[in-house]
Amino acid sequence: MLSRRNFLCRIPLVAGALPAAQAIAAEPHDGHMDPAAHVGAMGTVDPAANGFDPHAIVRDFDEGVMRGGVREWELVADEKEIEVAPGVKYAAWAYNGRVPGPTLRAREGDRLRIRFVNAADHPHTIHFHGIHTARMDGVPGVGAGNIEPGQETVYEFDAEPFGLHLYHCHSIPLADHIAKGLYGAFVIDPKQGRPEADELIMVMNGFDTNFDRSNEVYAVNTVAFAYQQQPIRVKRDELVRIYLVNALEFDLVNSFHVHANFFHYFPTGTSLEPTELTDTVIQGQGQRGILELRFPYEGKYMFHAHVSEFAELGWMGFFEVV
Ligand SMILES: [Cu+2]
Repeated sequence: MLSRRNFLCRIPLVAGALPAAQAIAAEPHDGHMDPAAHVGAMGTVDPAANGFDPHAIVRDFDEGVMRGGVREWELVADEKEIEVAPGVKYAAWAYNGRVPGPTLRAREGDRLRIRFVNAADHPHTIHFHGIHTARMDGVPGVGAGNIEPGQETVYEFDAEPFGLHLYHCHSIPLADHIAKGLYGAFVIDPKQGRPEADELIMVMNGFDTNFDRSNEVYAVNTVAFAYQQQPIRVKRDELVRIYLVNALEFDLVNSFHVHANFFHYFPTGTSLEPTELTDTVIQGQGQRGILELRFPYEGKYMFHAHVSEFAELGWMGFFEVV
């Protein structure tokens, strides 16, 4: 069987063209790839067909609804076919119809209540990173455990510690339940807040389109090359804060690199003091951190995985500084 890596060697990458992602558009269910049939399938992904838009997701923080002093959300897991690169359809599992799921945002110390409904055909859970009781940990066999199709539960706990966390399904096989799309970012703001900034959420992910347990498509916020085709606009000299989460499965590391600019890095966002001024950060699976920077010059600046193979397969974008 053709692997992603030896497949790549056979594709002549043309400078300036959208590279190999669309060439790897294996039919999701046929179990083999016919590269020649897919090369040249240029185009864009239609956000309306997907029901979500990476350009909206990037600034979309969901603070839930306050009821009786408790911050509440409802998350529904379901099956959904999404387009992850031009012409590449993927049979995803999604929270609230989008991949990544909604970016949940609370303040340190808030009481949180998440009603979880499983509308899909497999058991699922929501496992939150953070500090809480075992019963609320969203893993099979503990507390509510697996939530069966058609069933629901409520997770309730306090928002701690402040920082950048994530949530994801923890049913088994675990890698598959995560890789199919059941994950999202979970932001807990410190009590005193953070300085005002233009805030962006970037969930690094990938898609195993031929079920060989390696990814053919890589992205930030799901759609390959979305921010290359349409850059993220930011203002010169304005503080930009990026909430960066690595939700990638099957690859051990991911990374973020920005060109011609440096950022302060706050690992897991759990301290208000940065640990580093850099232009590149590496994250393992489930790792996350907050980046803060100001762009001193106008223009277009590339950002991408410094794992170059990922960049060529979709994890590539631009900031447009105006
Ligand atoms: Cu699941």
